[in-house]
Amino acid sequence: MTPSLWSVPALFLALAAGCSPRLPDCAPDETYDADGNCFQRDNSLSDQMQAIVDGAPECVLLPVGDRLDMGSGCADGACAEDTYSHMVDVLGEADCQDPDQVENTMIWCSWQGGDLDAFIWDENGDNAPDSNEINQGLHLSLGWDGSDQQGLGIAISLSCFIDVYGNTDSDSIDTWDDGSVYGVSWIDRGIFIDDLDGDGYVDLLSIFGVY
Ligand SMILES: [Ca+2]
Ligand SMILES: [Ca+2]
Repeated sequence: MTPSLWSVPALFLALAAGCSPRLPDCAPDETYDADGNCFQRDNSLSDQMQAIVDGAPECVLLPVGDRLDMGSGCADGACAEDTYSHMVDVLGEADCQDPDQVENTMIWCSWQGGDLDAFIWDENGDNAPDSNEINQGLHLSLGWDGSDQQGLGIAISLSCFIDVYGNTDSDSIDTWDDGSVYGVSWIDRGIFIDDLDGDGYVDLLSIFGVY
């Protein structure tokens, strides 16, 4: 069992609370203003973000690929907020288990040997995902070896994501008690990266699609 099983519910609940209508897909060097429009962002990094870059390995991107689409929240043809039945159609049968963490209402389902995972609601309480319920984002972990059009994916330096997506606010940087960083998120893009073992390489990528 990976630490992602306990970190993800907290992320999800935070996201669910702040869920907003989907926004247009901005270019990588743009972000959203208060009205949901794209605008060119300031490319200078905050001191905190610069420190993360400085402490992380040099960025070596993956070969460009088409298995990952961060903006749409899709991996291997399955997308954030797809129904469970659609995910099974696309990815095949899942290995599902109730992590018994959120009052038995969400089931953790895994595909590809656990490299691609998602929570699905279990509203009818039979401890199995409901076929008509949607996933609550996709979670890609070490072993998932796809990439996107920019060469982003798993097991690359945190600095690669910061190179592409730039600053995020300080509330979107997760730290351990000793101040070391284990997670960075760009909530308006629905992108969360975690480096739970602290080696500077991403070991969990969660995608929720553009918010
Ligand atoms: Ca069910
Ligand atoms: Ca790592």
